[in-house]
Amino acid sequence: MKMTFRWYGDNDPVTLEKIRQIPKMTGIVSAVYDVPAGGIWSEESIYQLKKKAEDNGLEFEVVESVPVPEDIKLGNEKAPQLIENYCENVRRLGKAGVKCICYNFMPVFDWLRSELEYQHEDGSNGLAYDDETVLSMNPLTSELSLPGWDESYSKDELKELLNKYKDIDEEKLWENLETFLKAVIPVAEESGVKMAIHPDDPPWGIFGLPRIITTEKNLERFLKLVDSPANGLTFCTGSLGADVNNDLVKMAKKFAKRIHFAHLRNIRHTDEKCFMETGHPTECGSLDMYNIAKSLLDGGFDGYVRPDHGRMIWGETGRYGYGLYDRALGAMYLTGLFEGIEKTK
Ligand code: DNO
Repeated sequence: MKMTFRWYGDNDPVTLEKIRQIPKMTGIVSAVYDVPAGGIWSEESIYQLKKKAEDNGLEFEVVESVPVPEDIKLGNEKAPQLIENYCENVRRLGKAGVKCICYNFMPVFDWLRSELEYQHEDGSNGLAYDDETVLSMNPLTSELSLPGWDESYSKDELKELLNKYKDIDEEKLWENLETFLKAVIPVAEESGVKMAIHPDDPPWGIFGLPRIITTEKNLERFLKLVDSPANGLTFCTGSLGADVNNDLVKMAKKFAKRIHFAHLRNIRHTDEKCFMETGHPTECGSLDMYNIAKSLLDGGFDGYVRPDHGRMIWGETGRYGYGLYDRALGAMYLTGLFEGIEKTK
């Protein structure tokens, strides 16, 4: 297991100098942020990222994300060229020493929350999700400002985009995902890269858009689309765990060998489709972090781990979910958890 930390580049208030001081931190998880989805990343930008990490004693082996453009998910006439561009990014990243690429296949919206600063009793605040609140929002009219939403869309563009998804149901999305994988996975194999799809967050359809990377059954179907070690998963406990029917301890063990990247964080269910993000330890939320980590190791997991969304504590402000303090605490908790499990095996 290698502990890593997400870094948003030079504009990230959490600097590499700070990240490197977290004990046992091996590397950063980052991306080239100034190329729109579908574009090809310059080798220069990739090597610059690598150099910055290495100058701080950190590796750059994990990319999150190479975003999949909507035209690929829609499977339209632009898709073939964009898939080719995607493959070129995989080749370039592999050449630069990247070993794992995290991406997602969620139409239009990435992760969604209804509240960004939910106040906890201890004075910290964090992200929260309430399905009713989200369902009552109209993305076209309400002033939605949700963390995973590409705010670069104008209202008209968003309307047009949502309209394009009218004919895309779950089965069509599966087909388009399969086309994508059949082209990308062979290139990943050649390039020494493991692809790791991120589950949908939350793992159910929203605003009438299909979401398919959601349950044990669907993860199984996904892995069979291209049965190669290069076609793997990002096991995001906070995302999959939002569905109370997902048995994460079981899934972690079952899929361990195909899990290349684990986002380990805890959430507390407050109702069936409602949850708040909490501190990482088991006791802080509803997920059994100890047994999830144990299942991963028992199943043969040997990938990258990163702490995930942190709360804002000690008065920190910054990028929602991605401050320094609570994520650093999360990293230390997880490092201790893994050490304990490994040593008592
Ligand atoms: C949220 C993240 C996601 C993730 C993408 C992967 O904090 O886990 O935005 O990076 O879904 O493509």
